[in-house]
Amino acid sequence: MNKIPIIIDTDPGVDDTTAIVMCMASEKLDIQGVTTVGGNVELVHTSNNARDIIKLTGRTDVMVAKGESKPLERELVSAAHIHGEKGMGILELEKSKKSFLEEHASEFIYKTARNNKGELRILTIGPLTNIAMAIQKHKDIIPMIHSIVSMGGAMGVGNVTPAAEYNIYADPEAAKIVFDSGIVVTIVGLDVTIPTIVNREQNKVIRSMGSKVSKVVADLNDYQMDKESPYNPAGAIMHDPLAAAYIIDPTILKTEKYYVNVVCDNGLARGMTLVDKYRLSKKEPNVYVAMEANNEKFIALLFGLLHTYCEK
Ligand SMILES: [Ca+2]
Repeated sequence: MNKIPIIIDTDPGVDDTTAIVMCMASEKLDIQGVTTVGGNVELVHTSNNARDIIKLTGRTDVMVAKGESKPLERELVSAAHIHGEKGMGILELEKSKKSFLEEHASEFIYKTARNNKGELRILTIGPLTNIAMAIQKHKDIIPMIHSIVSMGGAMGVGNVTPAAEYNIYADPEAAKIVFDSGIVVTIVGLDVTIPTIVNREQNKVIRSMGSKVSKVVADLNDYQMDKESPYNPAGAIMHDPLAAAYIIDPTILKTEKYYVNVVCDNGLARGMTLVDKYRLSKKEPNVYVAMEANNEKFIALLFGLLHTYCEK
């Protein structure tokens, strides 16, 4: 089986952690590297966390390239109130001493895209700053990227304002560049992620698996569930893990292609993804939008991947 070459662009981040450990465990993926961006917390923390998460999974071959500390044209609006000051809730992971790649994330993305001759997938689970920067600096990157799966956006709801999802809100200009780039983009938004949860019972099963990884995932889920959630109080919401799951098993989501615009002004709707469901704009559809998730399949995949850490 040919493995799928992939870069994970991330801002860990409580739910990023589960997404990353899922990808690291999947036999289907050939992880070319992890790139970090300032987002949920500052870049210094997201980068250290990414390194520590990779160490937790036992992978020594995957390197981290640091990217942008702030959005293309804006100051960083972090989400430390959700993810904790350093991005991992109240958890302290064992520290990795591995060095970072010297090149900037956007250069690493370009180089890796070139090396993989049209096959590279990018999973983005943070603001889209690094990807937009790679596109802006290297116009010839477009045909080199197979596709992008991006946790972000929503159709008419928000989790940072009533209108906007965090990753798009943080850097709307970057999202617009990526959506209009011509690259095949799928957005996995709040409509499908908010109903995708791990509940208390399921989290007990994860904890009982007994590996270091499953303990961290269970702790982070508990951290999420112990906070009062206005979105889905029934469990820990799997925003980033659902996007990761879709890369591993595309049958988990149903998607439809629409023209998606992004509100880039500073008004009430900043960062809103305008999904032209009824094709009113007459514009060519540019983005695949996740419409429905198979939550049972997701949980089965998550459990299966977490089980692989018990066997090590
Ligand atoms: Ca994230």
